[in-house]
Amino acid sequence: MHFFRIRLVAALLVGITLISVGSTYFDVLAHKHMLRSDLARRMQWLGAGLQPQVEQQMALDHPEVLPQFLTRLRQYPDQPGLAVYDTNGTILAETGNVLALRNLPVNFLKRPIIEGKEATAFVRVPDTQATGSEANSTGRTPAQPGAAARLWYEDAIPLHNGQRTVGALVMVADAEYIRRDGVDVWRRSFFNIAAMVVLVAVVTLLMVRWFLLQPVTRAAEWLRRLRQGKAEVSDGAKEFGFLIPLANEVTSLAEHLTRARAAAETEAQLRDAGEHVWTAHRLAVHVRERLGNGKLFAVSNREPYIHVRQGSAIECVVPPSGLVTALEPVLQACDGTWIAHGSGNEDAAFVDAYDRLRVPPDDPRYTLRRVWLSPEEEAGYYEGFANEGIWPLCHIAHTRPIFRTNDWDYYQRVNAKFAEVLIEEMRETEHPIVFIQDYHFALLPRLVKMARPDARVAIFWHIPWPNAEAFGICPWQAELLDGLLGADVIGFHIQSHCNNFLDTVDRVLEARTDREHFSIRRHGHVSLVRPFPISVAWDEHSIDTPNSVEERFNGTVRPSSETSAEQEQSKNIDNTATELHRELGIEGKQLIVGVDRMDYTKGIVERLLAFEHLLEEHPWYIEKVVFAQIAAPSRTHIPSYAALRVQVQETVERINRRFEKSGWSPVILIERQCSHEEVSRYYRAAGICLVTSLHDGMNLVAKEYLAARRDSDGVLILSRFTGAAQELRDALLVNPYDIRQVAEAIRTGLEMSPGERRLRMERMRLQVKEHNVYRWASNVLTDVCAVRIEDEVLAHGSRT
Ligand code: ADQ
Repeated sequence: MHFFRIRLVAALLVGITLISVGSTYFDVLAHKHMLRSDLARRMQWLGAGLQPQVEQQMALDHPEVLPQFLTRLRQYPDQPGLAVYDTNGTILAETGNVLALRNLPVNFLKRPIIEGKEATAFVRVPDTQATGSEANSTGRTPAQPGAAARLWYEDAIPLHNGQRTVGALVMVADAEYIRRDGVDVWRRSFFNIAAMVVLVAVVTLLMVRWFLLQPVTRAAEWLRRLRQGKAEVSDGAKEFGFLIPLANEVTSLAEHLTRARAAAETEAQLRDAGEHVWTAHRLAVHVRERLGNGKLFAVSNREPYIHVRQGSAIECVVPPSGLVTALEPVLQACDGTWIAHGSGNEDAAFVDAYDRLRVPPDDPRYTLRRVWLSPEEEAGYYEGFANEGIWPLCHIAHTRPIFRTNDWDYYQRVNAKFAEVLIEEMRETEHPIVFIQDYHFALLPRLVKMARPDARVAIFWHIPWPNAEAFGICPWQAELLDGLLGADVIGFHIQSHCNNFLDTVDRVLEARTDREHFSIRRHGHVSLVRPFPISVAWDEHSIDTPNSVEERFNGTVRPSSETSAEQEQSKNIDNTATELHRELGIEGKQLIVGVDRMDYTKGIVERLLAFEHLLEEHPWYIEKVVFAQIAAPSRTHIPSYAALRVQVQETVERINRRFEKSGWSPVILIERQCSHEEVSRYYRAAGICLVTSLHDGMNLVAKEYLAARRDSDGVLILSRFTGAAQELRDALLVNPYDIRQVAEAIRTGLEMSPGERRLRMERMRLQVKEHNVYRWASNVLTDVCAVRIEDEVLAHGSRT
């Protein structure tokens, strides 16, 4: 650092000196030029005045009066010396500096005498010459280096008599003052330069110290503490002061390192405990190994990054979706391609000529290929066939499915469009792996397989599969089933959905179903049908000490049952809970939370009625509990969804009107999409989470609530009609249609002892931790990678 400062100061001194000297040099040149021009102008003016008078005197032909005449003209000693020469260069008369005038070079007089033109020159003449030493052949002794010399200005004007040149009038003026002025300017500048160099050096050093060295030292100190695990990544930005762009890069690097370190620690912990918990890291390694040289292509309707305009800014939004959490590490690990509908209003501005972009935007690892849909296609395929047709068809929630021929046409068209894009993307890839998501693409597996029999194709159906009778309502059930059977692996959340699927195929198609191996053979192609219960990411930093649950379960609980890390976590959660309670104005009250898309399958109205029943039957809870329902607007153009929204709002208003007291409303309805962090705050602050879906493939909210409760507190009330109910047996399981039963479950939850809450919560957390979303992705991809593609298919496989 010391050496840096010395070098900086030296560079500053040299730099500023060079600049100042250069600028002074040009100042002096300009000043001299100005003085010389001024002198020349004055001499010209004088010459113009004298010339006619001298010519007149010479015309009189009395040479003896010429010297007196000149002496008279030169009235003051500081006026220029004057001399008159004849055409032979002989001096006729002179006055002023005699020696300077006599020693004019011969050539100088040629111009006025022979050419008849004025001659001027600045010359440096040695003082010796001016005081009478010998002149050389040119008439002048050159100024010796180091010898005293003086600057003169010489001006020779031709003298005429009529047309004839009769001689020359020479004027010499002392111009030494011009040189002296230049030297004065240099002397003055020297002090200015010296003062400026010192000042700039001092100011620069201070600025470097305050604005550069201090932030750099602080940032270095932060990085050191971060390396030692004593600082937070989020503290970093403020240490960098004005070096914000650098701060962003370093912070993101630090985040990566922190995550990598946490992942490594987690892996080590898990290995040490002999556990097999899946992490993003482990999933990435596993998938890379399975894929070998293969490449992964994921297809979904919803894209993982959406570019949208917010006011004047464009933002890249990650939709809150379990799918992104699960698939992103896989795609990043193998540099795959994700094909999805480009639904953002600024999406088109961010793709290349092939509609592709690399994501994540700040650390590109895989390709997102956007597919464009017209408003008609979106309305027919997405809102119409998928959400008004298949969605209610697959959920037993008593909303009638609507099947329109027009929507079916669009559904086929959009599936074909995605197939075309997918096939184009796979053109250069040998044996691609294709992972298709959800009920929007039932026809896609067959279309892909027809074009690329060498591709291994999996589809995951995120919603329930109803029984065969219910599915039979769909006029195009055979086409949908045939489309799905193009896949090598068909995944559902739970076994009963797989069973229903096999029943439906049995009933509708010519195919051989094998219930022992859960496979279906049709036209020589085999599809495996498997349950893959989806889950949530497990925050690796929150992983419990591995043996905590089993120990407690077996009665070998550590005495006070909390380590200092756990106590710290509980304290943080307490703080978040208190803060949120304060923000909502419900300090001291019990909070119950529901988090859903505003969808009729989620049982929001039924849950409100159950809460109302609780207040009715157990009035001592009035003013003691608050129910907050977070409902993200969803599919708002569909009439049944718009009607549900009105019904939910009216029910909330009615309950609030009925029970509210000053300063207390029983229900808070938050109708918006919240960030993941916001939702997590509610989970951590709520003593009860209510999940009362009328029918749900899995339900991630239930699992998110468990993952968020690092303090191992809280009660989950869960509909038995969710896929999650198969795994989470320690939740309070309810029939959401039974309002009284749900109300009783809320009461049980509110009155449950802390010990029982903790025991249930820990068992459920262990289940979610061990069956997290990374395990889900790994299971699906392991199965699809293991599919054998017949040799003859590979040999004769057609390619478009
Ligand atoms: P969904 O029907 O969307 O999913 P769910 O599994 O509950 O239902 O997931 C909803 C997700 O949206 C959760 O991650 C939740 O946090 C989030 N969410 C809900 N409301 C929100 C809000 N207001 N703000 C922010 N985020 C909100 C379908 C099936 C499910 C299946 C999933 C995954 O219907 O049964 O579990 O796919 O396969």
